[in-house]
Amino acid sequence: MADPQAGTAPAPFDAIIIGAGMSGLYQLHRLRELGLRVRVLEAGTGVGGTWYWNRYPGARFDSESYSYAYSFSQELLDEWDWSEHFASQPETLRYLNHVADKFDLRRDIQFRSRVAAAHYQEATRSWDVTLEDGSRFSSRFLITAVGPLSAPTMPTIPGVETFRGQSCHTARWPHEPISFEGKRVAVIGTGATGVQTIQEVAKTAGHLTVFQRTPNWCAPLLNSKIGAEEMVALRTGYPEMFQRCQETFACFLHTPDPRRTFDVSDEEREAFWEKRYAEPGFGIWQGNFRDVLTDRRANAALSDFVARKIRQRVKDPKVAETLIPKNHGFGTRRVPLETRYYEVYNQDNVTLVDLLQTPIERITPTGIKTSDAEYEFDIIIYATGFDAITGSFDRIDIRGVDGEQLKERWKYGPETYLGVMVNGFPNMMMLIGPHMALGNIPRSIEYNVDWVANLMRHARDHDLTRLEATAAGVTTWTDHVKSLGEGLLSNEVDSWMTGVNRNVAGKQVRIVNRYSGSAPAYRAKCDEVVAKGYEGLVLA
Ligand code: NA7
Repeated sequence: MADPQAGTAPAPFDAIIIGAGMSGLYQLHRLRELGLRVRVLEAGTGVGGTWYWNRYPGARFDSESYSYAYSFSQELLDEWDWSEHFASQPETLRYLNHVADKFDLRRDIQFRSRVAAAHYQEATRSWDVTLEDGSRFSSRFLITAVGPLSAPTMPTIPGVETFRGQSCHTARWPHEPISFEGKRVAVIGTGATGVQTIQEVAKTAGHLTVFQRTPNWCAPLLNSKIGAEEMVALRTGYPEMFQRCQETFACFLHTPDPRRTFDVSDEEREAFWEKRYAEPGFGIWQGNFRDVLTDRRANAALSDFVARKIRQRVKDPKVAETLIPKNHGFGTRRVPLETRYYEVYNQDNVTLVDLLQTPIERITPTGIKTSDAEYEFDIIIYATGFDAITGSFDRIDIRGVDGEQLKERWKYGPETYLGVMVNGFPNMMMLIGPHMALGNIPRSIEYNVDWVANLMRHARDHDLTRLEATAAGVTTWTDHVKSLGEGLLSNEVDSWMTGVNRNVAGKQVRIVNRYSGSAPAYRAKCDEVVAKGYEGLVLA
């Protein structure tokens, strides 16, 4: 029977935000400006999300530091100096702590609070949120700021728990540094994280053994320090720089060249790629000819160019071949940016094990056993990635109207409206959830958070207590996102970007979980929804 009080009983909080990473912190700030009662529930002991958890050696930005930073506060922009073009994790974490202090955010953040469940209550039009320790909260709105890459996955290799040495997943790195001096170290995994870890650990390890399953196409980061004068110049250019990020395809400083690969002569093409390869950052991936990620012949030519670079840099031809991907072309998976990564394999203290030839059979108490050898280690590092995009949602028991479980709804892939809402889950808003434009993530975060804050303001001003996406809106948006993915070579490859994680049951099949249109097009669509009075939402 319908509750006659439906929607009228005030919930203790106006909004609960799950997560105090970059999106949660900014959302808290914006909602407090609206005068709302907000509580952030954060599993860690500090702020920073990705930059709190990923303390592994060598962790750093692959986006230019200043293009990654928040842009919403002039004061913050004026007072913060970046020391490197691609800042390291400790610096980024310091920055986010500075933000939390500056805007006095901590008083509304509850740490050591991992959310286990969130159930929608129709009678009160609110969410009941339960922590792992059993404590409960109630809130009108639930905002997930859980991060697209925050649910780490350990490999499902037998014997993992039997290893007697030190072992750690990169996203669960201890707060105290680990010394590799003279140690026998293993790294499993060669994604963006593995690459950053390997090139750092190789500097001091007694011996480093890298266990590679699928090689990835890496490109030079070419990081450098930012001097005082350069910082002044960068700061002067902030307005144009942020404006540029608003205009590029994926909010990076780099954006596709309007020409197609074979529009230019062989010499011109080679010179263009040489230039991109010699430039810092994602230029070779995000600023390449516009067809390299859609046209097979163009992609093959680019892959051939990068393969030649790898062969030049790695002395042992056999090792070089092992490092060259054969099952996917350049840029169709996330391109790890590296600093002398390939040269690591020229060092005497580094060995590469090709798991495609000799798979791991088990982790033993003393090391790792492959099909043809047994290795002994002091330390095993698992750089084995994340249950991406939907994984952090799956780990919370989220239930909407009539107890429908979000995980069950998304069993065959996410369904969303604008990547922000889901029908049947009223008053729940997602930040950087599935079907969102990722790219240079903080740029997307700021838009996403502002959009949600404006919706909250609208709800407050019009006494709205129930906001829900329509089923038709969700179907249309989900179909649109799927159609944008058609023809993209990256959607033909297993990776976290296509939702495949062989360590997670039920995640072996590729899905479309990302919005792959341009960021400006995404924002235009969301702006249009607002202009049409929140078209696709039922506001009550
Ligand atoms: P990724 O890119 O998903 O990489 C995980 C790596 O771990 C990848 O090389 C995997 O090989 C490897 N892996 C996973 N499970 C196993 C097992 N069981 N055996 C051997 N190797 C395994 O995660 P990252 O953390 O590097 O990066 C994720 C994103 O975070 C990154 O793109 C940035 O945007 C930030 P596979 O390719 O599956 O064969």
